[in-house]
Amino acid sequence: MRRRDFVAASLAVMGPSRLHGSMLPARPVPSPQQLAWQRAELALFVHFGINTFTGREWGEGREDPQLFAPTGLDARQWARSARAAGFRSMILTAKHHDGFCLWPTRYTEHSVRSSPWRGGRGDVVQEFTDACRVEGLGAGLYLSPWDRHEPAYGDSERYNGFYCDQLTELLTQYGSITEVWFDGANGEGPNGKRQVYDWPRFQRVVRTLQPQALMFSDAGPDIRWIGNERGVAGDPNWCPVDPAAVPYPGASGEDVTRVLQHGDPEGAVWRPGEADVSIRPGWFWRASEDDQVRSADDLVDLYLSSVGRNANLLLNVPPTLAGLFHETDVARLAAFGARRSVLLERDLAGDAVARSSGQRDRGSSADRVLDPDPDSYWSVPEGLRTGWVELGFRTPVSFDLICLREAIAGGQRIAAYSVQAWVGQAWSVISRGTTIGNRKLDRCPSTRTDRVRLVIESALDTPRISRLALHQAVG
Ligand code: FUL
Repeated sequence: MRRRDFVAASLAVMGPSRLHGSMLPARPVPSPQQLAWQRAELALFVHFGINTFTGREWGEGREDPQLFAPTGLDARQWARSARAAGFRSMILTAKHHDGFCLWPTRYTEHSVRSSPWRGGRGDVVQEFTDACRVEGLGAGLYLSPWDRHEPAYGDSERYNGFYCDQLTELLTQYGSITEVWFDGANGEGPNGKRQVYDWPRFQRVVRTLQPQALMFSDAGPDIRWIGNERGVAGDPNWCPVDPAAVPYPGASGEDVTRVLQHGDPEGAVWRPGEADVSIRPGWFWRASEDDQVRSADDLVDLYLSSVGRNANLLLNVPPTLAGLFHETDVARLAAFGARRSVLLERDLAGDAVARSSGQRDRGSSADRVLDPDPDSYWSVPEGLRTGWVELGFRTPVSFDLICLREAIAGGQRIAAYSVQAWVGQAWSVISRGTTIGNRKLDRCPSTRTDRVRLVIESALDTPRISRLALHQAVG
């Protein structure tokens, strides 16, 4: 029975006052890996491959490996830029749709081994994973299921074996891999090859070889696509989903997009969203787009529409022909990092005095919303679904950005809230929202006040708020 039906049936039998949380089916919570991943918030996508040298977005699979000749590839430069800007992991396209492999795989000649780069003895995946480790970043890999080069593609059994062999190489030769990115894209068209992917088998390979790795795809199982490539999460955005709603990666339709964007408050599995978007118009580098790199302001907007809506941001920065991030991209990343620090590091609520409508116990008092520890939280008394927490200031504060966080280790619970400021002689609503999740960032009209309160208006379980911070955008 779906939770909605269970709740309705229970209410009919018992009446609302007798319905206790403990009688409901357990709501999903994140695994320790998902929780750590959500708290990391930011990852860099690195699209690099034969397309970098042909100027195409989707190669055909017939490209000559001799074209792959980066003159100064330095994965450390990628990793340093990522880390300096506050990113916590990187994901490399080990193989894109054209089938050209950035590591010397044993299963096809179509790889760096047949290129002039490093005399045919190079391995981009090795240099990439080494660089991630040196800079303390997680290392993730993208292995395109759609392969336009491999002759076995379309002979389903044979290709699935080939794909699992490649996956096995990537998961056994390069140490710990934090995220495996399964792309659902396929451009074969109605008369193209028909490949039936064995997703359960692919997932088993990952779970067996690297049980700690998280798998991304439209259909999870651990991380879901957010439903667009614009870096915009849905609002509301729930982490739970109904796994049957997106049956396989690449499934399409309005219902699928809605679930990817918004999740499902009744969903049985925890599957947080990841918003992938490029810093340039294309996924691969092209000289013609050097003057179309997103500005720091634009990147902050992306941050607000993804991380600020309970999703992670996966920002693509494609290396050039040289094998380096372009200087403009490096500068924009740095400016984005600096802008975020200025905006978010100064919490104007830090020395407020907090009080609330009630607390569960001494360990969950109102002042817990003031400290940055995501595991310390204010909780209303167990069983209640509404409540408020208020901050009072000795001298008035001015702010225009509100940061809210739920203690999501216990699941995602809040379904409606408002933030209010004491202005003149009354409370005035300055922001109203639905879900909060790992982080919610609300811009609000510039407000000066000595009292602010968060009012939880509806929740699916006892609300637990780990943070209420106030910020002032600069310049
Ligand atoms: C899509 C692909 O077709 C694009 O080329 C890119 O890799 C993007 C991240 O995913 O599905």
